[in-house]
Amino acid sequence: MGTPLNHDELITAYGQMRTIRAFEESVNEEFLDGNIPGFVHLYAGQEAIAVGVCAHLSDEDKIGSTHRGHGHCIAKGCDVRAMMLEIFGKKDGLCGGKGGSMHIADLDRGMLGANAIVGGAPPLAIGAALAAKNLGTGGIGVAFIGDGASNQGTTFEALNMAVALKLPAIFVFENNGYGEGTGHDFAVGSGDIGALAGAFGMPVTCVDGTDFFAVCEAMADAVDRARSGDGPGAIEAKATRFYGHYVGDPERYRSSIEVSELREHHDCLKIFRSRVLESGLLTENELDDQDREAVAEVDAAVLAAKAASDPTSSDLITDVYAGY
Ligand SMILES: Cc1ncc(C[n+]2csc(CCOP(=O)(O)OP(=O)(O)O)c2C)c(N)n1
Ligand SMILES: [Mg+2]
Repeated sequence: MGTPLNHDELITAYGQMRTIRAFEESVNEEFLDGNIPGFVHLYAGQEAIAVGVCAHLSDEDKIGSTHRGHGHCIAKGCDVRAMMLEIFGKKDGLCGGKGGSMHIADLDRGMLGANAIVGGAPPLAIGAALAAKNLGTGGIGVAFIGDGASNQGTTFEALNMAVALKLPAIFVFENNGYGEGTGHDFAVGSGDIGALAGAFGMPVTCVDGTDFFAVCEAMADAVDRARSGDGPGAIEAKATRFYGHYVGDPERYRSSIEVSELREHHDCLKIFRSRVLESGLLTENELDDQDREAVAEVDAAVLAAKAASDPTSSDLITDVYAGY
């Protein structure tokens, strides 16, 4: 098992994946209890993709996310407590409580925003990549794109422009098998998202998205290429979500057996755990500590969110126009 990460980086990666899982489990419970306004889409099951990709990025690098963005935010270094406050719609949330789950952004961390527009991330990411290229910052732009979003015109345009302008951009296709309740095998005409990206003229690597190490290695190659001026690349990572499309989804399009199979045999946390234990890279105690810390951090974030103040009516008229 090759990994470009050292011991501490591996612990951080597991801790982040574990934090995402704990975060999503708590958001699910709190939403079902009626404590969260709006709408939430959970990322549990896909953690190895966000963390394997973002392990290679700094604050200077930018990511564009999706409506299922909590995992991307945590992997990119957003503050978990401020995220939870945001999802609860509180004044001290990461975006003043005005964005909620689907619009969390943190420009200081290079997180351009979760995005309710399916196919919204690719144009943003290539904009960031073009800026980085022109300004010579050495940064890159990364777009997270669902299998459903792979069919959007915005995605095609961004793929083409990235190749035509040789941009330091990386397109991460998260193929979780469904766009809402429609199977990817029905909705993606060719059935092959990787080949589709490749047809635009960039190298593509297809990986098992439940395998952190496979994602991490594919991203290392794509980042090397992008940073050395060789242009864009794409990754198709397959990993299916554990929860429904949104919290409350009756999931009539799949059986409960599919979900229990996923949780039993395709859980990226279990897979990571057994791989690092087998190879002696980390110990059981080190992993257990991360489990405990992740749950404690998320529990504290939920308590803080419940105790936090709502925005006031005067907050309604701030952040309406951009200031330059
Ligand atoms: C432009 C646009 N069209 C349609 C929708 C409605 N919509 C929200 S999520 C979704 C499915 C997206 O599927 P996919 O890209 O595979 O992401 P996943 O939900 O599987 O993470 C759709 C069609 C939208 N938000 N934006
Ligand atoms: Mg999907």
